[in-house]
Amino acid sequence: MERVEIILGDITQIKVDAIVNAANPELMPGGGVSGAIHRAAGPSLAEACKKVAPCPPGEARITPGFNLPAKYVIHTVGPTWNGGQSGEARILEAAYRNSLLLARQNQIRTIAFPSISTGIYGYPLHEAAPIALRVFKEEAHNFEKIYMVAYDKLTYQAYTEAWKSLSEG
Ligand code: AR6
Repeated sequence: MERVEIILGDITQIKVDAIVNAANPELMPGGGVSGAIHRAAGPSLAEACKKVAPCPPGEARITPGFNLPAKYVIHTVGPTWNGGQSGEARILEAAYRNSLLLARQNQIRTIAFPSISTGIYGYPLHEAAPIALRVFKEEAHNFEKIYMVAYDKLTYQAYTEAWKSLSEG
């Protein structure tokens, strides 16, 4: 069984040790996947976030999952896309890496990620996918399961194709 799996679905419904939130540096609920996670977790999540904020881009913070099926939420902040010459790739990679590091420090064995930065933050999907998957491939031996949860078909296809290229190359 592959330790890295790309699935189509809603990350708030997934029963894993931790789900990752594509957050803003203030760790405020916001929109996108972050809004959905806060709605599903309940208002205690925003309270817990206040205690661990701020979170600069590329870093990660952990809170309980409250009403979510997941035990923890790892909040990470991806880069805002600004043309690609402002360190975006390095920050995106750090967001994935630091989330997995924090997961290991908390004995998390199963973890699910959304596609960080490719929504409101505007990171091109086809450039983001291989960055995420290379980190997953490197870290896979430290986990039972790492899921990439795509919310739409285009995202699912982009990650599936990038995974195929990585495995062949
Ligand atoms: N499950 C999985 N993925 C989802 C879900 C869901 N329930 N809902 C949306 N997505 P975004 P960003 C996908 O915009 O680009 C927030 O306001 C979505 O389709 O949520 O990192 C924060 O507070 C897309 O593929 O995150 C920040 O201010 C992916 O999640 C800002 O947006 C990420 O899209 C962060 O922007």
